[in-house]
Amino acid sequence: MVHPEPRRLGHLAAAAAATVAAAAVLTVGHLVAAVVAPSASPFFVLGATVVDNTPKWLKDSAIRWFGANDKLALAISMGAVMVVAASLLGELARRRVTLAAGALTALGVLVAFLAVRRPNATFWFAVPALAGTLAGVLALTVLFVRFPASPAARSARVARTRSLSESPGGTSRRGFVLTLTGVTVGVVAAGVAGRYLATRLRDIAADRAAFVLPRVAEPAPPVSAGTDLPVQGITPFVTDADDFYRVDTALQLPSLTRADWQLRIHGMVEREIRLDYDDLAAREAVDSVITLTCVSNEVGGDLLGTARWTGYRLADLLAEASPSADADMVLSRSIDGFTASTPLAALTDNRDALLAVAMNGAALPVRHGYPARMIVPGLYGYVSATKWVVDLEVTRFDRAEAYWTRRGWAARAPIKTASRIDVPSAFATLPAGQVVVAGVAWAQGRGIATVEVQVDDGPWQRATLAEAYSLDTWRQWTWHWDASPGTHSLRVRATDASGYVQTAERVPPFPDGATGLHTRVLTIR
Ligand SMILES: Nc1nc2c(c(=O)[nH]1)N[C@H]1C(S)=C(S)[C@@H](COP(=O)(O)O)O[C@H]1N2
Ligand SMILES: [Mo]
Repeated sequence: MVHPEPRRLGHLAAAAAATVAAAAVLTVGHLVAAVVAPSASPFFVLGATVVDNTPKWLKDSAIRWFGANDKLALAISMGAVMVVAASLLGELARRRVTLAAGALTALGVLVAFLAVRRPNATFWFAVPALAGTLAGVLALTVLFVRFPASPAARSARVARTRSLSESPGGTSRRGFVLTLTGVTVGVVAAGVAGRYLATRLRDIAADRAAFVLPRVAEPAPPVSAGTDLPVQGITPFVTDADDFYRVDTALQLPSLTRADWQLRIHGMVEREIRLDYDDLAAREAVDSVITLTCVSNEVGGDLLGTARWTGYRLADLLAEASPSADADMVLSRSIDGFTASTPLAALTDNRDALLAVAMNGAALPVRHGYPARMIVPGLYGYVSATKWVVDLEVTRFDRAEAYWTRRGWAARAPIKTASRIDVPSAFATLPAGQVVVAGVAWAQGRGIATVEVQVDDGPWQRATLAEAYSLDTWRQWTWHWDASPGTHSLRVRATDASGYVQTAERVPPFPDGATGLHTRVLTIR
């Protein structure tokens, strides 16, 4: 009796089948991740790994070539790599299904390994990739096993081939197309279900809406009318969350629910601790009005703002872990891999260094770090204000480097004393006579002692300071100018409470903050 020759899959069919099997790893992994740990999705793990390991020159040219579409370009090139790799897998499977299954398993295990190495990963992070791999190997087996290729493989499988060839569909082209279609539908369905579940289970808007402001035993003092002057056009003392500057490296805002959030404190500590959101609720909340400043703020720039931050003292949380005496730095890490190096002393002295959960009385906006971020008075944001923070490693400056330090910025960066003119606006034309000049000055941690204004090359004249709120906030100032017709330039300089007079020397923000005096040119008629 002659059995029909089992057919070998064509190259194209093999590539298609292997691509579907590889896609199964991703979509089934994504589905499982939606339930287990959203950031352990193989899609996210692979994307983040590629982004983290892309050399700076390539990143820069990608941004130059594709602009805002750089993420799409990333997805397309990763898709192309996957199709090529899957085609190779298909060729392997045409010869030996078991070898191809082994190769796919190895890739899946690699993704699982990358997943558990993501920031704040637990061993659960391996589960989505492993579950996906199981599905991928199953798909590969179903699609290839009835098409043994080499004569050796054929004779080894003769019994199985016989029974398969007798089953409906068997080795026929129609049978293969049917199977491939069925598996593809399954793979796509897993992807769709994963997406649906991921958004259903991690609805950040709903999560934020359900946020309840922790009760604060001793609220920060209210902002008095003497601190927040009623001058037309002056910068309000407290910045609206909607107007607050935003600076970060996030291509896509992390979506981290309170239930998914955890903070791990480890490194040079006596006890490693992990806190989840409910653990925070059991602790004493504080609030504090603090002016946050970006190191990239140019002279006269607006990359700073003041808010009432509610949260938990980092000093208390760190004390629970008990840092070792020779540690001098905390490397904080966000869910998306950004890191900042903060002197341990700044987190444990008596300033209000916070793990903040709320801004101006409401949950942090997602772009400002929901569900938790750091706020440290006196230090530029890039060395202290980690948003979406999930990990604090107690370490030393001579052992670890943060994101921007690796790119040449200073490892330590206290905020420099500075001042800005907000009124009148730049290049305004005004009638001669009384002109109100006003602005803000800041020297977090030291406090502003005086602000002076200079018209053209005239003498420095003292402005009137609004009431100081605290050392950690900016301070409004006003000055009354009897303006004469002509084009004039106004300059401002602050002196902080340490006696330091703001320098006129112009330096750019790189590597540790700009200096120079803000000047405004005005026309008086
Ligand atoms: N996760 C994360 N946190 C971050 C950054 C970032 O790129 N990623 N940038 C820092 C910088 S440079 C600044 S100035 C502040 C800005 O905080 P804001 O966007 O809430 O104003 O966030 C800091 N925290
Ligand atoms: Mo910044």
